[in-house]
Amino acid sequence: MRPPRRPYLCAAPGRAWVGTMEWWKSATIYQVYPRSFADSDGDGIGDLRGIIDRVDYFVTLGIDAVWLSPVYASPQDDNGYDISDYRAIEPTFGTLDDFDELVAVFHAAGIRIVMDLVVNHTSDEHAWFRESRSSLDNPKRDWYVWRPARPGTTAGEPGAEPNNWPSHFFGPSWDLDEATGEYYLHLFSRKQPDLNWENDQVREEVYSMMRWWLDRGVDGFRMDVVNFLSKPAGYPDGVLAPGAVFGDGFAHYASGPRIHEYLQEMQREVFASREGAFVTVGEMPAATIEQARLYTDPARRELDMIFQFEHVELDHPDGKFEYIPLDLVALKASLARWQVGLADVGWNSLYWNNHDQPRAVSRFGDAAAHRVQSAKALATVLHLMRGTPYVYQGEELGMTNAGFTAIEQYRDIETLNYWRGAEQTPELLAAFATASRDNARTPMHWTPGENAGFTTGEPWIGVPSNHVEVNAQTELADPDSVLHHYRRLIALRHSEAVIVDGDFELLYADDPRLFAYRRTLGDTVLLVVSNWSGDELPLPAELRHPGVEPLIANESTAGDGTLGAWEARAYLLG
Ligand code: TEU
Repeated sequence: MRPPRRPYLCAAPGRAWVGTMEWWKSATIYQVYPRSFADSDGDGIGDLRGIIDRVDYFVTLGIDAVWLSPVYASPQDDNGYDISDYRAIEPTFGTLDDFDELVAVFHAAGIRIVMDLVVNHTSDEHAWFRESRSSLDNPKRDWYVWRPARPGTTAGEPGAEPNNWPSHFFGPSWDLDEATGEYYLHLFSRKQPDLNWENDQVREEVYSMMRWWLDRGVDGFRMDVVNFLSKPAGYPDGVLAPGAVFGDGFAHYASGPRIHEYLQEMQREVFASREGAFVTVGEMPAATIEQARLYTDPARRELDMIFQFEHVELDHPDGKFEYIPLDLVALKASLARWQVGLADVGWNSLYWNNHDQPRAVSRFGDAAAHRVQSAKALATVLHLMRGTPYVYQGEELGMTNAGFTAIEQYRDIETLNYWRGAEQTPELLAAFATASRDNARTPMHWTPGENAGFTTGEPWIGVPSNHVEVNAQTELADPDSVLHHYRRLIALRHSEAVIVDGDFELLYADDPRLFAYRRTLGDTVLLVVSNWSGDELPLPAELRHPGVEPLIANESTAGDGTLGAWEARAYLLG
């Protein structure tokens, strides 16, 4: 017997929200990268009005919440992850009035709004940093991380940086400020100075800013590199691998000494006394399962879930731009470990894609020969696991990597910085075509028409030519499209308790092509089988269920006992 269907939260126009405080357990969250989503005014850059205009699209998809990548005032050195005013909207994106309207329109449609919170660093153009850098005794000096040159060196000479941590965007993570003769820390670009979370006023100011956005009606935060907030006193050097120029900074600043204290304080200061049901998700490069259990244990009152990186790092163990073929056995093992590791405590987030990752269908699927089928298979496998699935704009269309062939086509600071410091070879350009963040940042494909219907102007970054085939208009009209497959998966999470709560068990862990797992809730069993290859794959006898109509499936091209290329099926049994 199946357990009764629970009244999970469902986003539907005009419908009151039902469900528990933990609405996000049965929710699917859609990430909008505003710059590339929809341009309403023809300047070639997406904006808030463009998002408001598309509210019906989200309703059709059935998603529960939208996470907006940063829309705050910003010089856009890192496309908005460099914020110069936390209480203002970037004029290119619109105004605070537009933002308030967006919240109202989406709430009326039953869709929550999640803001990006970038508080490991600000822009160097933020007023706080301008003050901080102005003199050694400025009251805000201590709001950022300032250190003199390494003892025994002269400021400005190579190796004089206070420690050997590298920046994520290449080069040292310290820059010398000539005016005061000290270095400031920037784990990302030199225009993204790290805030000093040791300073009480910094933390108070951040919490106050968060309350200000919650007062405007937002429903939670996705917190950028939030496990980097606490750095150890003394800023020690990282261990140097043989032949390396920079040390391992991660070992010191990922999940640093006071991080749990900060997150618990944030929970108390921002959310504890507030009516409502919010979501918090912390982006955490390098986080382990053991750490995730601490961060997401409800009893500890820190975060609802984290974005972990293990499964999106398996295919480039030797460096950001050095991809190797996917090892499905390793991918399955990793995902299964997280499923099981957070089964009794905490919660998983589920994602293939975001604005920092290449497109999933190009990376894990087969965009050339089986684009539609493999995009649906990836979606099926991810969305039927336990956790909160995230859909990154265009993923639901099966959008592919950008296909850029020249450096002039790239905009991403990470890619361009790397290019400047490297040997500029055709091989490196090919590596960018596989791995650059810009693969995910090309404009959303709305129509088969000019610029994919994204803008009437000149888009800020190129539009892949396959928008003629891969676009929302065409896919909305086709019941067999990738888009409608996502819509069905999103709806199933609202109706089937086993998808939300069922236990997870990986099957045939060592099979290099079969990704199969079982979810169990009481007497209900959900069986997911999928073929991660372009060849037919005979199913083990115990996984065959002839005569049972799948709960969801992509195109069936082989008999019942065989999975066709990239075929995926889910059966509800029991
Ligand atoms: O990313 C953090 C991060 O560590 C990586 O995912 C990063 O994008 C890079 O690829 C490392 O090689 C977050 C944001 O998601 C990203 O867009 C920002 O650039 C970064 O923080 C800084 O705010």
